[in-house]
Amino acid sequence: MMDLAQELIKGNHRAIARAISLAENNRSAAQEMMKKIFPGTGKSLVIGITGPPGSGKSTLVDHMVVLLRKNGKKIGIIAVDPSSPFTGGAILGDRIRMMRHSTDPDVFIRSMAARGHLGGLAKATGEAITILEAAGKDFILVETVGVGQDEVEIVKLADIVLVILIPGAGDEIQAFKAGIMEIADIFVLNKADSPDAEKTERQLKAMLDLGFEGDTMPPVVKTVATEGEGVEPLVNEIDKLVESKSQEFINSRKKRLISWMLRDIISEKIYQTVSQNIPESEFESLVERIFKREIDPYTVADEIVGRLKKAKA
Ligand SMILES: Nc1nc2c(ncn2[C@@H]2O[C@H](COP(=O)(O)OP(=O)(O)OP(=O)(O)O)[C@@H](O)[C@H]2O)c(=O)[nH]1
Ligand SMILES: [Mg+2]
Repeated sequence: MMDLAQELIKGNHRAIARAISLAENNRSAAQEMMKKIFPGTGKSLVIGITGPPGSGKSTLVDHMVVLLRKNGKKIGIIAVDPSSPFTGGAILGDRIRMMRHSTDPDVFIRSMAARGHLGGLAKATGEAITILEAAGKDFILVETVGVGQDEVEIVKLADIVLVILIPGAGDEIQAFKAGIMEIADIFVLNKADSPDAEKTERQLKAMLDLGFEGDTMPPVVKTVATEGEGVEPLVNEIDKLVESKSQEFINSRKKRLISWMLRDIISEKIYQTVSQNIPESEFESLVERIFKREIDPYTVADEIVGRLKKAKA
């Protein structure tokens, strides 16, 4: 058997794919590999791209990749798909949109299903980012469909967040105002070929004027992703942002990812330890007692977690 960690560090795409699957299916099984690769990670720029369904995220990513590849950058793409395993629509769309890169040995593309995890982020997205970092990717682009809460979730993972909006989204801008204002480092107004583009741009800028002072205001870049228009200015804005913000800023973003992963790993481990400590039969009889309202689930949970604390003491 090949050494997965060694192979993926060399940038072998098959090894990257296997490593991500391993982390997705069974985090504990991936633990030894993750330990090995971890020291070499933390050096990529992670760009989160979020926005409503069909706003052109994948098309935009496709063109960003063209540009970044011209500069010799190695790219990892993670498309988080919130849809059910039965529709799979977004995954298909993402694949088609980015097809031309599928034979490029320096562009790795992976779709991950988000279903079932808090906030819609795929459970192993943090691991996937870490794996792509270990594999030497310079840029990691994480595409997530933003439907309310998910838009905010991306912030936990990304160094830089792009929020994609489309013309005519004026009401949405109002609705998501608070959440969006806080997370976007750069706004992208895509589908700028639409007649409503100017109006939406004015609405967006008016809204930003209220919330930000002077140069703290995130830039707004207009794009026509299908034509690749505006993509170069967008990449320039990203460069500018990285250069103008101190390393401390990027580091603070990277620490957000670490603290999210750490919390997630801890809670999973605690859950596993606790559930290993209760025999199935006892669990069922507790459910029975809660059902009869002899006791409430909070008291039961406290008691079970309390056992763990006592066992460690
Ligand atoms: N007119 C116009 N159409 C665009 C533009 N950008 C993308 N589209 C089209 O919009 C549709 C959706 O594009 P995608 O790139 O798949 O959008 P997405 O945000 O990745 O979609 P999901 O991943 O399904 O949420 C496609 O038919 C694109 O060709 C644009 O700038 N102008
Ligand atoms: Mg997409």
